[in-house]
Amino acid sequence: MSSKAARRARFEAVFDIIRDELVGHCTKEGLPTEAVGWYRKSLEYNVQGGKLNRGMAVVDTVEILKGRNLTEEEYVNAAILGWSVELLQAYFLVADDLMDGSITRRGQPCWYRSQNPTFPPSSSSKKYPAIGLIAVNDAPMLKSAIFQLLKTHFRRESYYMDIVELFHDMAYKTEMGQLTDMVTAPPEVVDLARFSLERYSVIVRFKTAYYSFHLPVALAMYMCHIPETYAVRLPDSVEDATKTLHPYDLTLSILIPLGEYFQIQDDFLDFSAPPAVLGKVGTDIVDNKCSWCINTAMKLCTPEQRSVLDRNYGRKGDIEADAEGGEHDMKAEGREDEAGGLCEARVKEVYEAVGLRKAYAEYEQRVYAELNELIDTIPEDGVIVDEKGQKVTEHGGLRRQVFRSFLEKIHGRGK
Ligand code: DMA
Ligand code: MG
Ligand code: MG
Ligand code: MG
Repeated sequence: MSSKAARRARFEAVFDIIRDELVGHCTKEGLPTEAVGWYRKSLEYNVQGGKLNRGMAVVDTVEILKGRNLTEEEYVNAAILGWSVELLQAYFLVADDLMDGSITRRGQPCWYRSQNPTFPPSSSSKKYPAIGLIAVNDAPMLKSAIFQLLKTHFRRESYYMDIVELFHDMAYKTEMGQLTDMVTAPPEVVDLARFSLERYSVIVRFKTAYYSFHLPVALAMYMCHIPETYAVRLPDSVEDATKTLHPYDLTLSILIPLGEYFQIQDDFLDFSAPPAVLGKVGTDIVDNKCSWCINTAMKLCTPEQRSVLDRNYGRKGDIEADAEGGEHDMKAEGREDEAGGLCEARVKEVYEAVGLRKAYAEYEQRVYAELNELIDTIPEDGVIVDEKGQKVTEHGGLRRQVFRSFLEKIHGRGK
């Protein structure tokens, strides 16, 4: 097994611990077996199967900050925080797929479209009913699981309140982002004039960057006992009277632009990646989303192409899924209107004609260089000092490597 695969397998093994703990808690509360079984299925279906970038980033960052291998206990604690980020992600995805009317996620039907695990099919239909709107309750149960885990494993730690508040704060920010995403793209009211790259930047910072990038690193920092009063010492060569940086501000200043890059990748892949590779069928064009693609195409297009976009963007149509798991009926409800599939195809034609692929390749090259430059402004050793300016020796520092490893993980991704 490669070391990358071994790292993943070790992290995945901790999922079994948290699932059994959460399910066991429901049993102890006296819930009936159907409810316990349902929750177990929801945890397995929604939390597993992702790329695990966010969750494993907690473990990686704790290792870099400590500058050594972790003890078994430290590893499990870091992995529990990592799985808590994955639980938050699962919560957002279940709700996001409902709101976006998506069809597949991680190569399988979205949870709300998947088969209800509990009730057998009636003799006439022979089909299991779908989970449907019960997902509205399943989603927040994935989020509440985080606070149950934190209580069990971290209540006695000095940083307990810091991480509880961090989860609340990051979740709230993401919800603000999802709201802004939805109100910028109301179905039925297609008006491309509402879109702009400025509005786009607000949406992606809130809906993606905070919880996907700042959250895992900040959790690792709290776990390594870096309080907000500490600072990162700048090298003598830097002309700054204070000679220090606030460590949590430093992570935000780099990870928010990194998160923006990640969401631009997500938007570009929504248009360009084969669903079988991506594990989901893109819905941004049909959903009237203020995505990087439409904003960029509007900047590059001729007036004639613009009118094609105005007439065809955000029109509902039929989407046939060709992602994995094709045996399921993946035709989205309410999208049988024949014109719709054509509308989406017209928009994609304009994207190709204006050279969106080339624009993306150029963007990616430029942003990669800019992010590397930004990371280079951090002191190589990232020495952390306390209020008196004394070096704090129990951790290896907030080094460039924390950010570099994140950038390398997402750079050039195809899924
Ligand atoms: C992702 O937005 C944001 C959250 C908080 C899930 P999205 O709708 O672009 O995500 P996806 O492309 O995965 O549906
Ligand atoms: Mg979505
Ligand atoms: Mg969405
Ligand atoms: Mg997307």
